[in-house]
Amino acid sequence: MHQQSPKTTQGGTPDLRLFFALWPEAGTRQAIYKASRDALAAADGKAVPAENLHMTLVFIGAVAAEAVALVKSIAASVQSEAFRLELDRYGYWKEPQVLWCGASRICAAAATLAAELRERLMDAGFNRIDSKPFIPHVTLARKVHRTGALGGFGPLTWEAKEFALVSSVTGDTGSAYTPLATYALGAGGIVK
Ligand code: 3AM
Repeated sequence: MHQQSPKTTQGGTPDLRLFFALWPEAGTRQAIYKASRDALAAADGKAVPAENLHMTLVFIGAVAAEAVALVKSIAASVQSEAFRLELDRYGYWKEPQVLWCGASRICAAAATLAAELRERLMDAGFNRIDSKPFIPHVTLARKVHRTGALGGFGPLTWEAKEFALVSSVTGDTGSAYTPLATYALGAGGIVK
């Protein structure tokens, strides 16, 4: 068991709140942000800052500082091809109050990558991993109670060539995300 409560124990190192994500390159990130401008303007809620846009693969939760090396070695052991995501739709989840964009077409490579990471983490004893099914999405805004009419998104192509282990720190003004390590996808080029 590698997880503890996310508190600082006296004299100890605080746990980290971690997740794996596809982290877009600057160009893709800006393109997602620009493409969502009208939908963000028509919705209420709080837009996710461009620098925070990402696609979560697996939310791990609190990890003891001394277990981070194990998480990194698990990430490094996963083999996946690079792949192409076609972001072409909006979605809105009423319960978490989230407006997002994603792909209408299932991307098997992304789903396999998420499943492999999850499985290896579980095998290593990280057993409090978020169990929600993987729905590839990029959260665009939170605390959204109403959206405008949501047509198609983009479409916009995201060539995913790497994934990242990201640390999340929740502050008064939102979450700050710091990629701790990135892992290249695919030696054989992009797969669709
Ligand atoms: O990638 P999205 O925006 O869908 O909501 C958090 C964000 O999701 C989610 O993990 C992503 C990176 O922070 N998240 C935060 N806490 C979570 C938890 N306890 C969580 N997902 C599942 N369980």
